[in-house]
Amino acid sequence: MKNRSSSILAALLSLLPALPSEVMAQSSDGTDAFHETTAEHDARMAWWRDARFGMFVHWGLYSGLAGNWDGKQLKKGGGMEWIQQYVKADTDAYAAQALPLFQPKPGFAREWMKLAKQAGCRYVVFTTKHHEGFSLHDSKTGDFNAGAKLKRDLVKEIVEAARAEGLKIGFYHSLIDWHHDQYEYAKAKGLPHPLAGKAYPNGKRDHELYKAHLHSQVKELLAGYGKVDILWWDFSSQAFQGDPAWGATDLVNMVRTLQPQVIMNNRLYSGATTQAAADESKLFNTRKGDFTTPEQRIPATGMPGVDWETCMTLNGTWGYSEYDKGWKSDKALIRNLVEIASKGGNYLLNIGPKGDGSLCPETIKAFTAIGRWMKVNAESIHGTTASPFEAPDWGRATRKGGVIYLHVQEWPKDGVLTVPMRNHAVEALLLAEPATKIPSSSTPEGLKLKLPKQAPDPHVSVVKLVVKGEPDVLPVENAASAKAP
Ligand code: H79
Repeated sequence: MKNRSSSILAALLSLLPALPSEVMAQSSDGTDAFHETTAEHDARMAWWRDARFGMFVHWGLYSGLAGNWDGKQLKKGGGMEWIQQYVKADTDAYAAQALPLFQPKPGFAREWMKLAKQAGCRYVVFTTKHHEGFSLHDSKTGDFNAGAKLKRDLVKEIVEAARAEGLKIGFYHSLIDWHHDQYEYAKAKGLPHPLAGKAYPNGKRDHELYKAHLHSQVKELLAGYGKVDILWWDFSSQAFQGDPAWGATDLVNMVRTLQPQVIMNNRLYSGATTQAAADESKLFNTRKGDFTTPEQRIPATGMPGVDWETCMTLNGTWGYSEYDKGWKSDKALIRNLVEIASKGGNYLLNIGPKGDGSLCPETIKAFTAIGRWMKVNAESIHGTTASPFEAPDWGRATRKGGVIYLHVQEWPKDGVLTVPMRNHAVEALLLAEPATKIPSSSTPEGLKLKLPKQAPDPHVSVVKLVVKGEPDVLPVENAASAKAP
């Protein structure tokens, strides 16, 4: 009997498709890095889900070039952290121009972190290494890093400045590397490289040696700077990802061993980044990361059950350019933050400091404007979840249990705001004028609020609405795209 049942079992098992190892995230020593219960996962994600707003920092050798090559403007637009790729320079030609222009002034990071803090950011994610391959820490792995070239540990300086402001710390780390002499770019289909299509300058390459370099630097970063809250990988293609490209499973296991609470994005594997997919939430696989990262775009709807973060530039470039003047307005930035929170996502908003670490006036102005708004309205962002109803034409909403925050963008001309809910209001007030109570009445078309004549804020005015019971939501006619489950 025993024999028979075990052979039946073996026969059945042989019918199952083999699971790709990157899906299982079983490392070569057999441990499973993703082994945690839902409760453990939720506990690990809790601060990140509450945060809703973070600052991204792109800063590296490209920052000193500032959009110039051979001392001249390369182009007006974005992507200046990709300048080496645009001019197709090998790493020596690139470093020869860029290194002399990268001269961090003392204490440079304090200004970034103060700006983030006053804006209401809860965390900061900065480039420990971008695609150019230059690491900002004092690395013992190779000599293309701030320790070897500048006798500085810029990661340490940045981390200390962030901690001084009580911000959580995220390390962006590029998987792509345009410096390393064993990075087999001929295999890295779908990923950029300045020498793509050309023979390796050094003859043969062994990508396993690049992977060892990557793992070694990540180990230095995660072992040497205290608690790291986020690891933000960048990036993979369909053709080049996971274990073959980066040794992803072993990398993740090493990371989780060193930093058990760290939160990682899913770019060790390919996924929907700049382009939306038909149903992004279906693509999300928690075995490939904790959150997904729409880049330069806000998903059309929320993604119930999926943690996501939109990363975005203030103008069109991640790395500083003195020519990109396409700055988003204060209104657009504040409305983006609101839109994202109303869909249950996080907003990671980028700054591109100059080569000396200083910030341009437009960057300071933008984050200061957000700070002014957050000073009054932060409670409608931090710790909230997605809107209980589809977006009405007047604005957006978020929720914190029985409190609904109404983000009014189009102030009603007749002074009456219709909230698409059947609930009765316990209390309604403007966050900008909490002493003034707002009268309300329940009608078949929804809850009507009688607002004062003037909107208190030119961009988004927030009504705090306390309701009785679970939201009893009415369908919204001509709902805008924002939607919560
Ligand atoms: O680090 C930032 C980008 O450099 C990087 N990810 C963010 C966080 C990124 N790598 N690839 N992509 C983004 C997708 C490709 C975007 C492109 Fe472009 C648009 C390639 C060319 C136009 C962005 C803008 C990169 C260069 C110019």
